[in-house]
Amino acid sequence: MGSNSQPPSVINLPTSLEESRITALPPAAYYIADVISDEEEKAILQKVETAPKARWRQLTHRRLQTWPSDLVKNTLLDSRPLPDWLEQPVVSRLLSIPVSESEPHIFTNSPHSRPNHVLINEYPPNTGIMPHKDGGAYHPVVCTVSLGSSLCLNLYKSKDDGAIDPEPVWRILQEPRSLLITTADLYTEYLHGIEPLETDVNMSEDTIVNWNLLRSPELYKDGLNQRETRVSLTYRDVLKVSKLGGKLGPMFKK
Ligand SMILES: O=C(O)CCC(=O)C(=O)O
Repeated sequence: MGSNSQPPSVINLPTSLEESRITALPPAAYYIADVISDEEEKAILQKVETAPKARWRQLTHRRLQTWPSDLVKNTLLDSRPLPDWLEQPVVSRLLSIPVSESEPHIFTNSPHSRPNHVLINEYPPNTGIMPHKDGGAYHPVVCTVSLGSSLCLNLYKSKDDGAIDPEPVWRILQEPRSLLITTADLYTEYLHGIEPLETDVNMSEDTIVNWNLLRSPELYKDGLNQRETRVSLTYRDVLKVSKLGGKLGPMFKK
């Protein structure tokens, strides 16, 4: 190892998801700080960045890719498996961690027993995503791997009149190489969003619900996180997959 080299990073998976539970949240959410190594993170980022231009959908401030394809009327038309670089190592690790003795992994009760769809979002600093719910297209388990930079995901509640209370109920800090899993009420009852900020502020063990599970809380001891570009991989199981998927023409096979 050269004098400037960092020691290689390690992955650190719990023997049961229970060890990674964010206990301050309603059942259930889990945070694993080191789900992939530095080298794996770099390799995935390289694949994301070198994907064909047509893969990217440019929104006003953010761009995204969908794999294997977009949904049409909440249905996955392209039933091809995920590409290998999205399967390995993330999916095999997701499926290797037991939830409990009777639940061998987090997708045990989902229709396809595994994620079949990945949304890739890229957030330069000062970019976010409006508070929203993920809706009825997916089994209510969301697995998000963060790459490149840290930021805070906020959870919001609707007020009695149906409007969103703009003050987040909870904040979760997502470090690069981490996995966040949200399920159940956090999927159906609460909204999630990311504020468009250059810097996350006022972070401490009192304001960040997963502070005790962070890899490097010391990096944020001044309460600040200067954002760089963060890429997220959101793994979900789409409930409806078209039987016609295999017979589609090239226009659907972006
Ligand atoms: O990038 C993230 O962590 C959140 C993405 C998200 O909210 C979504 O795709 O619905």
